[in-house]
Parts: sequence; C-alpha cells; structure tokens
Amino acid sequence: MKNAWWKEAVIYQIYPRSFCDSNGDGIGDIEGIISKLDYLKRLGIDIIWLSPIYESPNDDNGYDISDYQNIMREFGNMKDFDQLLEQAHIRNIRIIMDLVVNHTSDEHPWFIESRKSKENPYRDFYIWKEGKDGREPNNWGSWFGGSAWEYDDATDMYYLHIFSKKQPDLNWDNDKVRQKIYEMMRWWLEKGVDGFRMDVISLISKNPAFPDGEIHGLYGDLAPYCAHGPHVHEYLKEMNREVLSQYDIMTVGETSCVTLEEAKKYAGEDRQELNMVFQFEHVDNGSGDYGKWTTEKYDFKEFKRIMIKWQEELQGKAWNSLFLGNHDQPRSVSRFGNDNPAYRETSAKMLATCLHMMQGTPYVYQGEELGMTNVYFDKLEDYRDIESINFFTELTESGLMTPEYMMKCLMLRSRDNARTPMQWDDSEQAGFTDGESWIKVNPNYKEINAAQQLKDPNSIFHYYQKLISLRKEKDIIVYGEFEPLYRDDEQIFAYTRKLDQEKLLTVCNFSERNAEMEIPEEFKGAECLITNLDRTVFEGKIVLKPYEAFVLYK
Ligand code: TEU
Ligand code: CA
Repeated sequence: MKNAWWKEAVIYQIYPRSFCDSNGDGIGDIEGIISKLDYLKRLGIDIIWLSPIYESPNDDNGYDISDYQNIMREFGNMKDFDQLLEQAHIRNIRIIMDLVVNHTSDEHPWFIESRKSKENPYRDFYIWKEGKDGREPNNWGSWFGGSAWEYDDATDMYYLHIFSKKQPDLNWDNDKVRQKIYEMMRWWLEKGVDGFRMDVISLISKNPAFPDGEIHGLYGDLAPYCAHGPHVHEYLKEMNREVLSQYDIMTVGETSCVTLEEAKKYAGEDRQELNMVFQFEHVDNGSGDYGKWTTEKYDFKEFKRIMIKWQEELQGKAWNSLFLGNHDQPRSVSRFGNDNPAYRETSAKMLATCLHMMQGTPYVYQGEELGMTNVYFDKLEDYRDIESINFFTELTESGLMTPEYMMKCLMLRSRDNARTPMQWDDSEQAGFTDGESWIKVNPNYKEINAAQQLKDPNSIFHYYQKLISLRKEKDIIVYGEFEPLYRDDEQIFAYTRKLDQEKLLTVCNFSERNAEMEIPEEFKGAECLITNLDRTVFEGKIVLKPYEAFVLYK
C-alpha cells in the first residue's frame, strides 16, 4: 500500500447549520466555525469536511444547491469562506468541500431554464420523460418519499428526482453538464480547497431503459437502475483525468448501495477514480421492509461480520473510510453503544477505540468526540428533516404504520438526532447561539458539553485526542495489516494489526455484560497504549467489564 497524507489523517465532519452561530440568528455559520478552529486543533484533527455551504433554498439543508459558486446567505459570504480557508491552513488543517452534483436545486438557473421549453438549451441538463398512460414514466419511489418523478405543466413532461422534488437529477450523459461541473470544481480547487466528499456519486449514471423497479412498500426500487450505472466509472475517470489528478487533494465518494466489488472499482489504488468511498452496509444492516424505518436494534454479530469483511477485502487493494455516524445517521453512541448515563462515556470511548484502530481513515462527526446522544424528539413538530417528515406522512397516511410506531422509528433513526446543535457549554442553548436555535437543543447539554470535557482529563474529548495523537506516533495504526480475532464471539470485537516487527491488539467489549477472553501469548508483556477503564493486568485469562476497551502494543 502506498503512503498518503489522507491515509494518515483524521477527518472531522462539520454540519455548519448546527455547529456554531456567531450572530444570534439561531443558524450556525462560517464565522462560528472560524471561532472553533482552535478547539479542533486541540482535538488534533487534520481535515475538515464541510457539509454544503453553498447558496440553497434549504429544502434539504444545503444539499439542494442553487449556486455552486456562492455561499448560503445565512452562513456568511465568500470573504468569510476565504478567511476560514486561510485560518484553517494556518493551523495545518485542510478543508474538503461537499460536492453535490447528482442533482441541483430546482431554483438553480440551469433548472429554471430547463423547465421552460423542450427546445431550451438547458433542457438536456436534467432527465425529462413523457408520462405513460397519463401517469409517471415508471414506478420508482423517491428516497424522500412519493414518486421519483414530478410532473411539469409547462411542457407536459416529468423530471426525475431521486431525492425531493426540489432536487432534480442532473443528466450526466450530457457532456456540457460534466464540463460545467468540472469547471466549477477547478474554480474551488484554484481557491485552495483540499478535496471533495462527493454526495451520492454512485447514482450519477442511470440505466437508459428506465424500467419499473421491484416494489418495496409503496413504490418501485430505483437503486438497481441508478446505483453504479453503466457510465459511472467512465465519468469518474474523466473527472479524475481532467480535474482531480491535477491537484494534491483527497476525494471520498458517498457511494450509496456500494458492494465490495464496486468499491474496489471506485477506490482501487490504481483505478484513477477516487481515494476512498463510504460504504453503508454496517449502518444499513437491520433495515426492514420500509428501509431504515424500524425499531429493530442493530445486530452486533452482523455488524462485526460486515466491518471485518470490509477490512479484509479492501486490504492492499483500496482504502476504507471509517465512520459510525454522520449527519444522516443517528448518534453512534445511541445506536452502537449505550447512551444510558451509566455507560455512555465508557461505550463512546469503546466505539472510538474500535474504529480508530482499524485500517482506513477515521471520520469524527461533530459532537461524537463529546459522546453526544440522540435527541429522541417525541413530537412531530420538533422535527425539521424533510426525510423524517415526508416518511411520517407517507407511512402513516397509507396505513402501513401507526403514528405511534412511526414516532418510535423517528426517535431511533431520524437524521435530526445528529443535527441538534453542538453542545459547547452549559449556558442556555448549549452555547450554540444567543438567539433561538433553528432546531431544539438536546436537553442533556448541561451534562454533555465541550466546556466541561475540556476541563476533565478523563473526558471523551481527551480520549479522542489521545487516539488521534497515537495515530501520529505509530505508523502501524495507519498501515498495519488487519487480522480479526475471536470472529464468532458474541460480545467481543478484537483484532490485531501488524507492521514489520511491530504488533497491535485492540479489544472491545460491545456488550453491557462482563466478557471473558484470553490475551494471546504473543502479547505477553505488551504495553497498553490506551484503555477506557482502569485495567492494569493484560495477560492470560481476563474478564472485561461492560463496554471495556484497550489497545496493546508490542
Ligand atoms: O445522502 C444520500 C443518502 O443515501 C441518504 O438519502 C440516505 O439514504 C439517507 O439520508 C439515510 O437516512 C446524501 C446526503 O448525505 C444527504 O444528507 C442528502 O439529503 C442526500 O444525499 C441528497 O443530497
Ligand atoms: Ca448565524
């Protein structure tokens, strides 16, 4: 495996709307981010991934872009952005941008033109189809509820939108579209940004037959016809040749529905496409008939099997992105750990240990370094997320779910769980804003906040800080070869890493019960690099406490 700065780095994801508000309007902004750069430096991260900050009507909080080369008014202006980039670079922190180019906003000038007439020069920038027997062109369901097609009066045709109807899909088969996108990307790179996280990049090439999909719930499944479509690799290779390869940057593809086989194509070391991809198997595992809308808990053995599979299979071929949470997922400690106060700290540290010691680039989602938890809103009116609100309506009005049950699903799985404001201190609104926050603050901010954790040397924050600094000290954490131990254990996730003469052992108890294990002979006399409890004996047969974790080095 080749060495690279983006393999050695730790990435911190900022969801700007909820990070820090500098002017009291209740919405996080760029100045707010600048004011927290020293906090991030202290944590030790190397790269910030900024969720979208471009001009947007905010139907999907910035993932619906109406101008790729302007900043969302609520977040500030281009001067503020330039400041942010400069201030980050001064601190040796790189910034990667969210590149949302599967779709635009319906308020983007291209779409405003496109919908005007069939002859408009921008018509083919989007995907327009005739209706079939007075209905949508096919049965595809949007990932945000309803049909994936929207009828447009002006020309009596339908346009495709995998996401909301305010997010029409771009037509990547049109090379003018691709050229415009590459031009825009170059513009940002010339400014000095350090790379891109590419939103649903696996969906850009659609099967030209547009066949009906298999029915799941109320609509047909579009994934087999849109994910990893016929030209996706050709377009990424073109993008790489024309843009990416010209700069020293990093790229990570959000590749929804990705399989191992496809991941090796997107991110294979010698493929000249992307540096790494996000896979979702470990967070989608346990999805039911209505996708993520279920109250089922995650299955530890299945989770472990998936994580191990990605480690083993990409080793030497492609690079993993390591994450347990992001702005689309519930809080990781609530989902994979235990957010009960008795176990929250220990289990948050355990999860971090397990993730950061694997092979790949770790991602920390804002607030994860504090062990922030799900908010568990129990009233629909507290939710802001379009996906949550649309599916509540669709699944309850169709009678597929009772409102009570769907409310429980939202409490466990809504994206808003991860979007409540960052908890900076114990002052009103958690120090996020002087005004009223756009979404309610999690009421547990008095116990869980950055100010308190910065004071406490045993805090989750300091534990992350230590994990990150270990990565800087020991190459084996980045480049060591991964091998799982006790594959079938029902409580323990353990693995080794090996590099030349060095070896590393990571042990994590994912359960609320004690767990017995035997430390392998070869780690006799090893040094403990980090532990989340106060264990001092690391030899022979041991009994792990609930959520205990440690790392040995020899
Ligand atoms: O997410 C894509 C995606 O796969 C999600 O729709 C995912 O299925 C869902 O959020 C799980 O609950 C990306 C962005 O990360 C997301 O925030 C955007 O809403 C979406 O694309 C559209 O741009
Ligand atoms: Ca603001």
